[in-house]
Amino acid sequence: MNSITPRQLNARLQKGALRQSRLRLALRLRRRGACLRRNHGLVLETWETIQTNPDLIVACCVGDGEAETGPLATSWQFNKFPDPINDGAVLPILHLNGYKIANPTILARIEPEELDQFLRGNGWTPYYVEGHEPPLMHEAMAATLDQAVEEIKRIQQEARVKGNTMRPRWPMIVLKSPKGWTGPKWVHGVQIEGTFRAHQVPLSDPATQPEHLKLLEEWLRSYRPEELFDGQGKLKPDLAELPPQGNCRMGANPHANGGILLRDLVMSNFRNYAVKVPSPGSVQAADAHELGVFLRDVAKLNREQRNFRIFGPDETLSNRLGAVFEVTNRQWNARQQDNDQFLALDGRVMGVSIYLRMPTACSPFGIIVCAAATTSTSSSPASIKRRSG
Ligand SMILES: Cc1ncc(C[n+]2csc(CCOP(=O)(O)OP(=O)(O)O)c2C)c(N)n1
Repeated sequence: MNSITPRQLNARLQKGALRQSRLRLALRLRRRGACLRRNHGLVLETWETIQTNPDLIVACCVGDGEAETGPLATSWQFNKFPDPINDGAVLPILHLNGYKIANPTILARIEPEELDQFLRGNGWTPYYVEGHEPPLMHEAMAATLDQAVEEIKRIQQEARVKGNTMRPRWPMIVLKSPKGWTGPKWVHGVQIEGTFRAHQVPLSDPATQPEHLKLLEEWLRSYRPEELFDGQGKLKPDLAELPPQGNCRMGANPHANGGILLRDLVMSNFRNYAVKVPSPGSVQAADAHELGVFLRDVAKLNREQRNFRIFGPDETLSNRLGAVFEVTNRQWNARQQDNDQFLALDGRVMGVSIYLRMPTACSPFGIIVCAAATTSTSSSPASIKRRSG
């Protein structure tokens, strides 16, 4: 691992003209022990990653266009669930570059005060990084990341050492930079950088239009390749050592790779849960109820290794899986009232509907682990009586 300080790293990045902000961000986060994701569905991926990884911080870049989609728009609410003792943390970075493909974004065109109120109203503490000059922006982003990570660690300390588990106002970052930043600024007298025109292909036809070719060359030369590569076109060694190595590479990070960290579930033998029906109509039972008993035992068997969860759109009880609440609860970190039931910070059931608001007409249960099964079973005839015991 690199032993230079974050500010030294930043200075070297400036010098080396590595201007890709995501690379810089990845480096920055790597130094802070975090992993970086560009996410469609803040809750689903990042939240699953931090669960039961108390030391993990996942930075999640959210486009302001993407933030208008249904799943993402509801995902801001996910901070009502994590357990600051046993779970890690997600650091959302809202990239407010102002445009989608051909339109402004809503979050960039409401008043800054409204955006701030929106984010705070969703339970976050926003930190702002705003500007267009790369060196200043990188410095500001570096300092803000430090601040956010320190804040996350402070919250975790409060919970883990002092036992204060009151729902924290987790930090998040709003990164306001021009769309198409450092790309071609103007083409044929039309502004590109900082407008929606920077989306996708800013120079349409360099093969046949000499002016486009010239602009393309200027653009690529603006990254000063002579400072990045040696005479053979190879990345200079001092720069090559900056990107993350091994498991810290974005695509190789074990937390970002489904297969590597998987642990087998300890399973009950499902045959033991069969309902004996000696003759037609002689017993009454409900298939979903039997499934609940089975899931209860799976939850119990995996309690120590904490790798089993049940996700559903608040249908665990209504779909008759209630037996699971004999051994666990619904995870919940918002306010509780006297008449609530089965809510706990370290619950293993996610009874949420916040990521069911899909913008398409596909099955609302398509991304839910358990509800698809429970929903279909609950509609089957309840003609079999529950086995005793
Ligand atoms: C659900 C969905 N809606 C719309 C699109 C079409 N689309 C692709 S990219 C894009 C703009 C995304 O804007 P933003 O998230 O701000 O990304 P950035 O500006 O960083 O490119 C849109 C609308 C899509 N791919 N998926």
